[in-house]
Amino acid sequence: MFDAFTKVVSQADARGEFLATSQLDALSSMVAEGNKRIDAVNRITSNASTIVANAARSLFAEQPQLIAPGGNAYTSRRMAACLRDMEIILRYVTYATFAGDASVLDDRCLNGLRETYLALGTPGASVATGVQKMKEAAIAIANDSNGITRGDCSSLMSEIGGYFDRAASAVG
Ligand code: PEB
Repeated sequence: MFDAFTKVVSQADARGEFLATSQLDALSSMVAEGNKRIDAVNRITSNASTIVANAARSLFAEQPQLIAPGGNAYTSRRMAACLRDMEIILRYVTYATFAGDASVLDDRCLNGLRETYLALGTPGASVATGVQKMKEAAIAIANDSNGITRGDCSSLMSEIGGYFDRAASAVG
């Protein structure tokens, strides 16, 4: 598991090189903009259950066969497993956002997840749709400029969107 700093150190060390100025500049700007990152993580974290519930509701409205008898989220046990999976994925996205690096998401959540869903008979494409819905909701919440100092959060938002896309394409 890396964060943005240890990732750069590990890559430089693998080549036996000192840190490059461009790397120092990138990390320096990450620190300078750090409050945006922490605020975004805090907002997504404190709205996690809303994000999960709304994404799931919207997924089931679009794909009602999932909750019909015989569906992959039919019975409260499977429904609970589904909501839990979405929450796990969202939680790892918040970790990756905080760390500024996708490796925690890759190593501890996405690695082998496609195979797990295949073995379970859970439709990965539907999980991917649910993740995309969480992405929209999470970014709408994190990027809401009401009540905070306004600033440009576009690169942070596209970074966060990238973590959701990574999760969706790992299973979809
Ligand atoms: C991954 N999900 C399920 C299982 C596992 C995961 C390992 C099997 C064990 C169990 O049921 O608990 N666990 C989960 C995860 C990590 C982990 C992400 C990462 C660290 O450790 N069903 C649907 C939707 C979708 C869904 C499309 C969006 O119809 C999910 C939610 N996952 C789902 C369901 C099950 C499951 C298990 C329904 C139960 C499957 C079953 O037992 O039939």
